[in-house]
Amino acid sequence: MGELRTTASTCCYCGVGCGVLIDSDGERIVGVRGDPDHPANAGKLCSKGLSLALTAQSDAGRALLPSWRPRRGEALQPIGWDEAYDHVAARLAAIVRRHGPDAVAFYVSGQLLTEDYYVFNKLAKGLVGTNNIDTNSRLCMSSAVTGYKLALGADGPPTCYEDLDHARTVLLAGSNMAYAHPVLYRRLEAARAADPEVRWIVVDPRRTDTAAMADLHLQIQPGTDVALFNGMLHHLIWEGWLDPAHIGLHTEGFDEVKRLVRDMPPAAAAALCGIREQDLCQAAEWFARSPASLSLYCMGLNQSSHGTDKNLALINLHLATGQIGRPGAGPFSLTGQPNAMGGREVGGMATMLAAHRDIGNAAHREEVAAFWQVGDLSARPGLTAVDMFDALADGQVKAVWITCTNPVHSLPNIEVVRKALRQAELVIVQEAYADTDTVAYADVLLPAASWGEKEGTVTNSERRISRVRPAVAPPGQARADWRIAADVGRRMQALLKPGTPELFPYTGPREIFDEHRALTVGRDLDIGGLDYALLDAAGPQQWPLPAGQVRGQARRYTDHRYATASGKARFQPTPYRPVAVATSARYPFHLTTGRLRDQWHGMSRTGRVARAFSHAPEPTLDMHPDDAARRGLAEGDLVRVASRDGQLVLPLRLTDELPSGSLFAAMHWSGRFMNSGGINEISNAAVDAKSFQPELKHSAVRVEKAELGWRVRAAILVADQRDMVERRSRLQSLLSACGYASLGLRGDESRAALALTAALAAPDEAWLAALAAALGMDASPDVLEYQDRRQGVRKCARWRSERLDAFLLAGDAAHADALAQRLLDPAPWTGSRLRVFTPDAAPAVRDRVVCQCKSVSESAIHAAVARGADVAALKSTLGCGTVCGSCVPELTRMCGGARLSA
Ligand SMILES: Nc1nc2c(c(=O)[nH]1)N[C@H]1C(S)=C(S)[C@@H](COP(=O)(O)OP(=O)(O)OC[C@H]3O[C@@H](n4cnc5c(=O)[nH]c(N)nc54)[C@H](O)[C@@H]3O)O[C@H]1N2
Ligand SMILES: Nc1nc2c(c(=O)[nH]1)N[C@H]1C(S)=C(S)[C@@H](COP(=O)(O)OP(=O)(O)OC[C@H]3O[C@@H](n4cnc5c(=O)[nH]c(N)nc54)[C@H](O)[C@@H]3O)O[C@H]1N2
Ligand code: SF4
Ligand SMILES: [Mo]
Repeated sequence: MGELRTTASTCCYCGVGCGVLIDSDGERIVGVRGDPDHPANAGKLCSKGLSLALTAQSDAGRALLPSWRPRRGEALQPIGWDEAYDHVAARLAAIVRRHGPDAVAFYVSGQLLTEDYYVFNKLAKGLVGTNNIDTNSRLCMSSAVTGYKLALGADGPPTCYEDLDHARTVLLAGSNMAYAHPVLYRRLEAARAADPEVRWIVVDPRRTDTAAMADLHLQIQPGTDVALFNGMLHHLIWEGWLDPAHIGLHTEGFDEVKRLVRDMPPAAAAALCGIREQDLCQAAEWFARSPASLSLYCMGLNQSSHGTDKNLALINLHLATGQIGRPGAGPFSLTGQPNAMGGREVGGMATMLAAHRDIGNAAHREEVAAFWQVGDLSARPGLTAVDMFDALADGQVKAVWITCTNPVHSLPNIEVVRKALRQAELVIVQEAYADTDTVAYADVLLPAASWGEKEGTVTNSERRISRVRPAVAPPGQARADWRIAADVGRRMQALLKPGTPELFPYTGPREIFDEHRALTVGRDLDIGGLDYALLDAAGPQQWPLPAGQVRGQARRYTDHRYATASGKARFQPTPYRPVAVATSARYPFHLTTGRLRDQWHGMSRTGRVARAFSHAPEPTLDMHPDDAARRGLAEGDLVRVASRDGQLVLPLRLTDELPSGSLFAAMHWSGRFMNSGGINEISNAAVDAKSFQPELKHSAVRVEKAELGWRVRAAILVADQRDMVERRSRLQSLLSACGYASLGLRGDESRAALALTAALAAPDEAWLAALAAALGMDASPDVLEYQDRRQGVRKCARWRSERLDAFLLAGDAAHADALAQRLLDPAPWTGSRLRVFTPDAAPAVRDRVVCQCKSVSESAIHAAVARGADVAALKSTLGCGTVCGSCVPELTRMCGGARLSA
């Protein structure tokens, strides 16, 4: 152990891009705090940022050694780095020689650092000569990119975080900011607290915690945003609430849009959206007549088969009212991942080139080719994410290199992705963790250094570039992503283009950044004046920052000269079109998907932290109580939800947050935590025609009761993360035999348990024996057991030093919640152990934890509210909401303080 030291870096989760201070002892990260000097967060962190130290504290479960699978179906075996590099380079080069460059594809991630991204892009486009490099940002930001480019002439938001303080009307469309961008949400809350006249309009089919705080919630039918925005524009034109000067001087194409929205009067739009006409008109008025209107939008707009049009229809409203280029006004697309923006800057996607250049533009191709000193670049558009995996499945593409993303969980219709990876000749997976759903398909696993261990830069939602710095060395032999790509690149260059100028001479990320910024000079995102030295001396900076300037530009288009050839912004006609897969008699429900407050995507990191499960312990399918009643379904029932593409079983949760006819499921549970691959077993792969972004926010599904009569619940205390990871991998192998199963953590870092919920159609003794063995129930004298084979009932409990330490209830799991609670109670067991099997062993409450930081439960808050507490009183008496503040929206709602009445 060395001396305690602090490293300033950036959170690796969402696009807010909060600055963090990492405390480490030289070997281990021991704490993470918000960086008070970082302009994105001024010291604040949300629940995910605050749990970073816990996710990074152990190398258990990490990918530590390069490894390969000698034959499909066999286990991965460790090999040396040189061997791995040579193998990958030789096989990729052979495939390129045999089938051409387009037989190889790269699938990368908005969670890579800019420098990592840059090298992969150069490897694909500069060396291999293919544009088949796409990223998970295709599932996330591509509709926003297309929208900005079509309307404003260039990618990237015109706005900055300060606009959240200045906006007087805030339109949140398809964004659950309270969960997905919590620190920015705090800032909005503060702005409204300072000025109660500030109005929020939320457009979301669900009454999320964000929507509940709105002054006006437009609870639209999923996928009808374009109708809403067109209807609002119609109303503005009718009322004359436009900015004719802005339209006349700074835009083109208004007349065509005006003609188009003539057919969408508010009454028609409201009917399509399923909202009241007067609410639509109210929203239009607040938006147009406010001194400053800011729209904040995210996946509810982008993840749609007409996501580009949703973006454009919203931008049309800004252009028509001149709500852009001023403090507090503008269309602000929130980025999801920490470096979704950086990936766009380096052009690391199948449809773009470095520094916002276009593949289809010969001059752009020449500029980049000349800079890289490669002969020319391919003019053939690359395969975008969904098409890439389809092309692998049908054998057109032979090899794929997947880095920092988990497509067997996050792409739509994952059965096709599995098929693609089985079909591929070569699957390379570059991952920080050894056991994601995608690693199972790897022929070669390249262990990547992760957050806290790597160096480079990321760009957040407001175009601000921040440094990411290492606090500790990577575990095992893991290496930085840029380095792995460059090392393989050098070998491939020797094989494919010997004697050409070296493409990957880098010894560190600084040189890569310098190369990247040189390519931006003269472009809209010019960062010719920015280098690591300036970032280190003056802190994070926004682009553009051309040479000669010392500070980045906060707001763009303040002179209303846009980035188009004419300098005018372009109104785009956006006719309303329905969702790609309509509901029908056979598939009557709209299913939408999204995020939970405390989990991150496939949970490779947050799934290691017990507290992260306390707010939502199990996967659920959310349904309106009326829909359930009509079908004879009740809370907690297991239901089979099926689309044309697949099916899975989920426990039902009843909530009136959704309108009747709509369903919701969180995206986070994957094959590591469930018996199925998660909700993308059933999502459809329809994509937007302009952005190629899939419609992850809508599928048509049906729901029926799953007849799985034999229920099993088990839980076991885990000593530490290593114990948890080992135990989980044993239990995981038992999940596939179940009709439904989920694994999760309970408790907190002082006492954590791994919990299994499973259901099978009928008792299965062999499976049960395997489960008991996996829990260590067979090996200990401290086990109490009850069995009734005829009924398929088996109950076991185990003690360690007078404390209950594991239980298994099969066939009769009625008081599993009570036992789970007892398990987490540090008090020794007193009295007869036989009481463990009697249902009154402890009060059977299933209590959600609302405040993660202070472990404050729902029942404690309800009790305090019943005694008259408001949010301030809850904070002072129970302590909830006083640390990260992520639960404050929910506390406000529980106190009846929501702006809207339910
Ligand atoms: N806690 C947490 N935060 C995260 C992440 C995470 O995994 N966990 N991931 C990050 C990433 S990569 C991203 S992209 C962002 C996503 O951030 P958000 O987009 O805010 O989050 P989602 O929950 O995916 O979707 C937002 C909302 O869209 C609504 N919606 C669904 N269909 C429609 C529709 O047709 N129209 C409208 N208007 N709304 C609709 C959903 O009901 C949902 O509430 O979050 C980032 N932040
Ligand atoms: N149904 C549905 N599906 C969705 C969405 C939805 O709303 N609904 N949202 C979509 C969106 S917006 C997104 S962004 C995607 C996200 O989907 P994914 O990209 O699959 O999400 P993650 O689980 O974050 O995957 C990142 C992987 O990188 C690994 N990793 C972490 N750090 C490093 C590193 O430094 N280097 C390397 N090489 N690996 C590392 C992590 O362990 C993890 O497995 O999901 C999409 N899928
Ligand atoms: S809001 Fe939370 S997840 Fe996003 S960057 Fe900040 S601390 Fe990280
Ligand atoms: Mo995302």
